[in-house]
Amino acid sequence: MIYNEEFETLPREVLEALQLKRLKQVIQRVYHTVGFYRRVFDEAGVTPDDIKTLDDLKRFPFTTKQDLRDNYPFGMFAVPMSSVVRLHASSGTTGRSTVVGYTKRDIDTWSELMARCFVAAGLTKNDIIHNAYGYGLFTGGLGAHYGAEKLGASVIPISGGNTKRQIMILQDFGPTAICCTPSYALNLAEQGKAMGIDMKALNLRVGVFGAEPWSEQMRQEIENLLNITALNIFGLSEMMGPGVAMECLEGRHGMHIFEDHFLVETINAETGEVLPPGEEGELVFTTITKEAFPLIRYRTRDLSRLFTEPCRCGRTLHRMDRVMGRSDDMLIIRGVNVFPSQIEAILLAIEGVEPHYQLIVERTGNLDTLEIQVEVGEQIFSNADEVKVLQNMERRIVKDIKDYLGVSAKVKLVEPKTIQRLEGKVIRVLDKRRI
Ligand code: DLL
Repeated sequence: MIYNEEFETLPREVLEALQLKRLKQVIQRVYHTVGFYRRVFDEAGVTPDDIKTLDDLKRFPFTTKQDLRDNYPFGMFAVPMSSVVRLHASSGTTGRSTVVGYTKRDIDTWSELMARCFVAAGLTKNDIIHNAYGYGLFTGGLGAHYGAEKLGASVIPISGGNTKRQIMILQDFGPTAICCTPSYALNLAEQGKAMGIDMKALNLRVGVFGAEPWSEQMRQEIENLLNITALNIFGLSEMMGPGVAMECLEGRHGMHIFEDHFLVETINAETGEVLPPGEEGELVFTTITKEAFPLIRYRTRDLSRLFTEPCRCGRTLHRMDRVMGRSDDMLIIRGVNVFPSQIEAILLAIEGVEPHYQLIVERTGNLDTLEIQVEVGEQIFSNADEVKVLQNMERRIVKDIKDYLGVSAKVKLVEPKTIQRLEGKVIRVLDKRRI
């Protein structure tokens, strides 16, 4: 089944002509409305008139997350705030998070793309969708919600957390589809089982899982435990949110990228060189229809590769492989994106904490856990109230991390020089998760 038969099955040459027309428009628009683009295009010696073919995009500079940070919060917007109807943001300390804006039309486009994803998963208006992506500044909840409504399905806006209640609703409301992170799906399955519930006997037929990396093995495990078909959905706030690419029920090999709205390239993360399809590299996206927050050649840091072979489903849209890793140090902990530098900034704002820390990420059961070991200054250990001071410090770190980043962490304060060093350097991240 295909939601937008016309646009999802365009002959390649027609699609490319449409992409070129849209690309020319967006490049013109950002050049004239966003100071940042005018400056970087001028510096690179390119003008909007240089776009004669799709290939000419290569001559334009990349946009990075740092550029977004430098223009925090609204500096990259291409429309006045009076045209912005929604804001979302990735987690982060002030000044570091990525803020994205949408016009009314952007929300309509996003809803359509999410509706396309649901239809690719075999859903119709007769389905009931249990939406356990978090609602709020995170794009997952509202993105999936609007798509489900656009399709005409019945959506249960359960959001994240409160697992026992979720299980009760899964039993009582009988949803036929579920959306959440793959690790949360496993967690629901196991908790339900522990409560003595036959999770295979629920009404669920399909799951639309994304927002964090997962493997084929995890897919099989989820499918077995919940007796459903598990499909992969990809997206990122900067592009819009969920719904940039989606697996189809027929192919189940790679996610179709909605190329009538996004151009995709893969590049060598070291040199920036554009790679041919099939080769693993960093995904770079350009939005060609977004109004409020267009992005040109945005470096996602996600590593994947592109498939150009036709798909059984009839869509002519190229596909991307599951995300194989990152070309930076971003961690995704319980669906929340976290950079070690953000944790460092929080730690260093606390008196007595040394700039030596280690993040230990594990998956216990099906939930990610984060432990932060932090060295504290010598003077604390000579303080008469040592225990009290340490306890307060620990509490403050846990609270600040939760408040700023939205993740729960366990904090262990340790004496100076106890964290293992490799050639003098503290190993910042130990990611012990086997996904
Ligand atoms: O995670 C949007 C989303 C919500 C996608 C719900 C899918 C479902 P951000 O919080 O900005 O947006 O995080 C984006 O998450 O750059 C990837 O590193 C990672 N990611 C998203 N989907 C997948 C996936 C949302 N299917 C970042 N597989 C991206 C692996 C994923 N990683």
